[in-house]
Amino acid sequence: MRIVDARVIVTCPGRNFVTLKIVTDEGVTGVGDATLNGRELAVASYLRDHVVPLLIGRDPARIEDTWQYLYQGAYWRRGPVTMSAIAAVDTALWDIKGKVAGLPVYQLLGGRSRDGVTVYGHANGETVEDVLVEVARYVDLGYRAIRVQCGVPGLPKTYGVSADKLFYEPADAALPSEATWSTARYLAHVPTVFARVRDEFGPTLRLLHDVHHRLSPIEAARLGRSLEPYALTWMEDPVPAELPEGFRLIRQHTTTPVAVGEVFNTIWDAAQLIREQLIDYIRTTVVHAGGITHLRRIFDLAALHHVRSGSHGATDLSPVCMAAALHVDLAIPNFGLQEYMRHTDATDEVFPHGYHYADGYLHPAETPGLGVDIDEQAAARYPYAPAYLPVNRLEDGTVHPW
Ligand code: EZ4
Ligand code: CO
Repeated sequence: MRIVDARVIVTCPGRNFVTLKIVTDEGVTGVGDATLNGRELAVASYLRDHVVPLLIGRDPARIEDTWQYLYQGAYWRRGPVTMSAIAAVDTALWDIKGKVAGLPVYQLLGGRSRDGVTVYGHANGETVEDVLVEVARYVDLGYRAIRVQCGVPGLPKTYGVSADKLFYEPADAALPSEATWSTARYLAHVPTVFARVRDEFGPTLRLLHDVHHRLSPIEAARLGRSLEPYALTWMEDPVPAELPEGFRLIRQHTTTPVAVGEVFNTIWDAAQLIREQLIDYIRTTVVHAGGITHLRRIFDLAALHHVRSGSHGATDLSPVCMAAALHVDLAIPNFGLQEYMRHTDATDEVFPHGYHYADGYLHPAETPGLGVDIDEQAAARYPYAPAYLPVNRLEDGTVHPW
C-alpha cells in the first residue's frame, strides 16, 4: 500500500480547525488533527509545503519509521508547529492501520484497560451562584469530575469564564482581546468558591481548577495550601510550564495535586517534571505532542513515576484529536482523567464521529480505525477566520510577565 495523496483542510465551523487527510492507492484513508489555536495557518503551511511532498509514495504501515523520518529528518526538532504537523501524520497513519486491521485503534495499543474514559467538564460562571448552577448541571448529566472557574470580583473579565456553557471559545477575536489580572484579588476569591462548592456538593465529587499559568511559584504554593481543605483532584498550570524549578517550590509547600502539560509538545518538556515527581498529572494530548506514537511514550514514562494522564480536551482539540485521545486513554495503565468540552453542532457536522458520552464516561467508536472523519463538503462551507487567544495585562497595564 502507498500514500497517493494528503490533503490539508482548513475549516471554521465556529472555530478554526486544521485536518490532514491521507489517501492510499487502495482507497483507505486516515485523518489527523493539526490544529494549533491562533497559529493554525503556520501548521497548514508546514504540512502543505514541507511534509505532504515527503509522504507521497511512502508505505502508510510504517508509522514509527515515518515519525522518526519527519522528526529527525527536519533537523529543527520540537516546537508546537512542527509537533502538531507530525502529530497529524502519525494520527492519520494509526487510523489507516486500524482500518486495514479491521480493529479500533485502542485494540492495536494493547486493548481496553477500563470500561470507559472518565471525563471532566467545565463549570464556569461570573458569580459563585452562577458556578453552583453550572456544577449542578454537570452533576445531573452524570459527570464524576468537574473543573470550576469563577469570575473574580473587581476584574472585568476572567479567562475561562464565559456566557456560553457546555462549550465556549477562548480564542474570541480577530485581533487579541485583552484581560486584566490581579493575583491579590484572585487568591482572595478562589478558596471561597471551592468552600461553597464543597458545602453544596459534598466531599467526593472530583473538583479541578485551572490557573492558566498566571502565578509565581510562591503564589501557587499559597493557593495550593489554601485549597487543601477542599481536596481538589488537581490544580492545573499553576505556574508557567517551561520552568521545572517552580514546581519544586510548589511541592515543598502543598499537598494539592498538580497537573501541567497542555502546552508541552515533546517528552523532553515533561521529562524532569515526571522523573522528579513534581507533578501528578501530565496533560499533553495527541495533536500537540507528536501524535499517538509520541504521546504513548510520554505516558509510559509517566507510569514509571506514578504520574497519571490528564489530556487536554478544550474546544480547539478537534473531534479527530478527541477520538484519537480516547483510544489512548482506554488502553494505557496510568489513565487519570480526560478533559471534555463539547463542540458546536456545526463542528460535529463537519467531523462525523462515533465516540459518545454516557454517564460520566466517553466511549470511543468500535469501528475500525479512529472512528472519526471529515466531511470535506461541509468543511468547505466554513472558511478560515482569524481568531486569537486574549492577552493578559496587570492592573497597571503591564503585559503579565510570565
Ligand atoms: O487555554 O485550549 O484546560 N484548558 C485550557 C484551554 C486552553 C485553550 C488553549 O488553546 O486551558 O482553555
Ligand atoms: Co488548561
